[in-house]
Amino acid sequence: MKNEIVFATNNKHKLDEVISIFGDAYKILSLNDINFYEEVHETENTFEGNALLKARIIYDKYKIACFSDDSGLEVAALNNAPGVFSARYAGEPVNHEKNIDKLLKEMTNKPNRDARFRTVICFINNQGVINYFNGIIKGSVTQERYGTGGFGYDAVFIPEGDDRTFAQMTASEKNHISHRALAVKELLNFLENNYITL
Ligand code: ITT
Repeated sequence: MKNEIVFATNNKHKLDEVISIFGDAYKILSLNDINFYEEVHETENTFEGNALLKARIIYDKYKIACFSDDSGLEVAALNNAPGVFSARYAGEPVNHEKNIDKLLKEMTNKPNRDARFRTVICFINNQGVINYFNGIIKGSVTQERYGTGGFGYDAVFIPEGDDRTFAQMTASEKNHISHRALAVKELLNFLENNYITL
């Protein structure tokens, strides 16, 4: 039987991306798969803090191997905002379209469009040992939306070395180079090299 790991997220897009980046090596269980339906409040102000909080709630309840992903967009001209507040940039409930509207408005007349996506993964093994993995992709914020794929800020982010937004790429193209792909690959590498018993 394949080793099973819970991915502690309520974001279906993240879940799909991570399952596809992981490939066949492990079986990823969603929160639905383990019947976890509680709301998790992200009360920390760092990616690491929120990632730990999301993974720990699952580990404490089930004592199984699990990981979380806390991620966001950091924009240089906005002093790295929206950052950890990316999901709730335009307030609650989470609304990705309103978030982009707010971002483009804040970026009006800003010549420096540099930005980066960051992911911090917090992995807790079935002995309670905690490890973090990072992924960063640099790029720039566009003046308007392009493309319909992906989620969140994908329609306004062009990764360095390309001329298309993430939303103009196929899922597999994005999953090849994204911040999430980089962090997940670090996690996979760790799992393979550390003989972790899940
Ligand atoms: P979980 O906490 O349940 O995993 P979430 O969507 O609330 O889901 P975060 O708190 O980590 O996750 O917020 C991440 C936000 O950052 C997300 O809602 C998007 O607005 C943005 N984001 C992260 N990764 C992204 C990506 O690959 N493409 C576009 N936007 C992304």
